[in-house]
Amino acid sequence: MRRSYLLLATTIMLASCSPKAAEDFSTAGRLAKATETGKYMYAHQDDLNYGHTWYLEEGRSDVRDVCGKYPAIIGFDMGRIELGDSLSLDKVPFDYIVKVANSHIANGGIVTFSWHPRNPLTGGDAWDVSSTEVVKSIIPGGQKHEVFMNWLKKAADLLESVNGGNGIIFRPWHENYGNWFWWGGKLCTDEEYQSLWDMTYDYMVNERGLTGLLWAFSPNADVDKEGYMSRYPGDEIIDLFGLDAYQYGSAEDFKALLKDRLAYVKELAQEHEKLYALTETGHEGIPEEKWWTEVLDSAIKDTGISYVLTWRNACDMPGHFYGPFPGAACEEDFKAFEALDNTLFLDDINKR
Ligand code: BMA
Repeated sequence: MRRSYLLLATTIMLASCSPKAAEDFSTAGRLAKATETGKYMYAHQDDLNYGHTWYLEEGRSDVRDVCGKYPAIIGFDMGRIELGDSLSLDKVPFDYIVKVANSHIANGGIVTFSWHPRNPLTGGDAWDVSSTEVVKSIIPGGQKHEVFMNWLKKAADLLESVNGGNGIIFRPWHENYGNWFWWGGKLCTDEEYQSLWDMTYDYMVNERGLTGLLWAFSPNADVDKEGYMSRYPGDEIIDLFGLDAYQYGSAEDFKALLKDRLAYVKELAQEHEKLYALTETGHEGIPEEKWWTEVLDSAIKDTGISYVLTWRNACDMPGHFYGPFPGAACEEDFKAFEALDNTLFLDDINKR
């Protein structure tokens, strides 16, 4: 989707001065407004699918169980849709994903989709980095091109079944400077990576007519400003500049990393007139009791990001959680995080 966010921001400013002007309630409009007003939306991966101790309980959410509100944005993953499977790679039925994603949108929420597809050349998973020929094999002229076009068709069918694909933040080919996915930094050339994006965009938008998708570019944090742009798919494709950055060491180091990286992501997004966000983050198992207010909010509150997404609370891996849940050490602090003026949850973004 092509648009100028500067224009959007101006429209929002004018709208707030004039009682007659209608507010832009689109996904892009609301994300831009968050940035304009110095607030950010809270997003949680798989929030409605399962939580720390439960699986597929309709309407349940670890986030709501803790603070009484749903996240503004819910993240979903499409891994295994390409095989025509009924269950995602994290064992969620795709028909359930479609149902809860549509209901979150109907409630005024926003959804984002990532994709960890299998390795189309070796038959391994997204983390199979045994070959540097995978991307080359699926772009036009490659031996697996037809196979992969069929994978794209299944992915497009899924996106289309969620609000017709409209207003969905689609975030394929993420963490592209790391070497842990088959489309990663050392696994394909810059040209091959860009062809992968061109092919994905061309199919989804031009062939399938999914013109309402918002396209997010979300590199991992191991790059500087110049490195970040070295595989940028282009202004014609991208709507949102993202960053995937996790805490592995001390809180101080992590805060410094976020401040440094988000400063240049902001500069780049402004130069290119795009939205920007912290598209994945977290500290596995959240060891710090005040992680939400003293680490996360403290690092991102002045960056202008439109949203922050923390990764999933797996129900079958007790230590693998990045969000709150009842009984977690960080529970009280998450309530304080929700109560901050600058954090936006579903109830804060769904009012027209
Ligand atoms: C990773 C882990 C895995 C999961 C994958 C895709 O970060 O959470 O357990 O399968 O994401 O969601």
